[in-house]
Amino acid sequence: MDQLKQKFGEKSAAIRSELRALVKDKGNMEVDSVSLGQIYGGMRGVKSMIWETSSLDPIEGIKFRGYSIPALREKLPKINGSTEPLPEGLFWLMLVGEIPSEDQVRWLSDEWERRGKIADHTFKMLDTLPADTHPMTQFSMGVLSLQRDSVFAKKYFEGMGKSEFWDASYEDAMNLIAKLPRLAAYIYRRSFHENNQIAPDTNLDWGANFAHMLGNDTKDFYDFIRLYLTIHADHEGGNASAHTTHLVGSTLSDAYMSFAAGMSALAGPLHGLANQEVIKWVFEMLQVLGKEDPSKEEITEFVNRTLDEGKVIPGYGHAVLREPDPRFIAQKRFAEKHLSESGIVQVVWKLFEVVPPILQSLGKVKNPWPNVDAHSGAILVHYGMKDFTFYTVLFGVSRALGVLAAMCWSRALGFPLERPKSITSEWLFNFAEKND
Ligand code: HAX
Repeated sequence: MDQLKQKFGEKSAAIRSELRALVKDKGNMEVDSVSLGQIYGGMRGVKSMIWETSSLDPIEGIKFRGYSIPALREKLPKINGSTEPLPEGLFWLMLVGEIPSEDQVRWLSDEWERRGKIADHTFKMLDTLPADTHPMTQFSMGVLSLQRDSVFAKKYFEGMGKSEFWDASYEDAMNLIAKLPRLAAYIYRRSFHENNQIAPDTNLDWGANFAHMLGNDTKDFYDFIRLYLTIHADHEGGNASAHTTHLVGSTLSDAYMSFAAGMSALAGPLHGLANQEVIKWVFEMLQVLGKEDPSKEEITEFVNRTLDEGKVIPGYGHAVLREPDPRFIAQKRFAEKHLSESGIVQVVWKLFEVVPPILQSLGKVKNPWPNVDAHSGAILVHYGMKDFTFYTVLFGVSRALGVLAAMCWSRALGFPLERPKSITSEWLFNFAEKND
């Protein structure tokens, strides 16, 4: 058994017994109540699932096992000349709750390299699709084509018992994560670079190798991709991509099926697709205004016009956060250090000054601040990746780290099929009338 699996097995076994005892002892204790507004309003804030890998505070933002993003940037190991943390280290932290050593991160890099090969049928299947098929569609289909090798599905078919579920899920999580950069880069190169593919470099870590296969071998781009893959990995369990992966996984669908479903949720414009919408909207603005460096007054006018057309400002607002997203700030810090002269980055910074007061003035937007998606596109454009329909795939590769680590926990803790209760509007009207 490998070192990470062994550690995870021991830690999760201990928590499983504690949790079982807690539920047996205090199963009837009320944790929270649900209001009519929450039922009608997308279940905001309803505490109803366990997610071990990260937690989200409206003000402080995301914490991975208690570590904020600035803390991660400082404490996670940096190897191979990187100045940003390696996402391998974050996966280790999310899975077992400990900051790994440099040797442990190196081991995980090698392990993912070893598991990273993709069978030919996946590439052949992708090549049958028109090159302008949305990259997220190609990504989900590519993930599903890998499902043939699911260890969980095979062992379940052979009659595996419940106590082995976590072990098989760990294998699937490790195999799938290892393959995602190759799959994603293949989609990028076939869609936007005439299928001119770049072979993996087995000496590089997971993030740098992904950057290399995308086609930019500069040190800064390696570092940006490492940072990007770290900060997009997890955002507690309630967000749509994580929750979808969790829900589908609760049926004992394997990691491939569950993750592909989660990716369909990520592909919505109110969620992960917002990263493509932001840059598309910024490009539209520059075109309409006829200049690359609009003034704050001109930007204000365009923002108001977007709102008047009944559209949202992409990259702004959040269902939970009530302060600027620390993932936005981390990217801003990176841009300040490496590309502060970039014109498109400066437009994003002007938007950061202009948009919040306008959204605030509407009186209904709960969070006027930028979210993670407001910044990434401008940095990618600077590094030559202008093909913005690909951006959500980058997000998806990162999101795999969180949702698949969480799936290992769900299986290890023996979580049951998720099955909340729905009601009809008629029931709600009657209930409100009776209880008035
Ligand atoms: N621009 C204009 N109006 C906005 C807005 C924005 N950026 N954000 C919220 N609002 C509006 C809502 O549409 C809603 O209006 P109605 O009452 O007329 O329907 C009102 O303000 C209240 O919404 P809220 O409670 O503040 O926000 P929600 O929790 O309902 O929605 C969203 C959160 C992220 C979906 C929302 O802020 C939004 O649509 N933002 C733009 C899209 C976006 O950037 N999505 C990415 C979010 C981060 C993420 O998941 N990344 O993957």
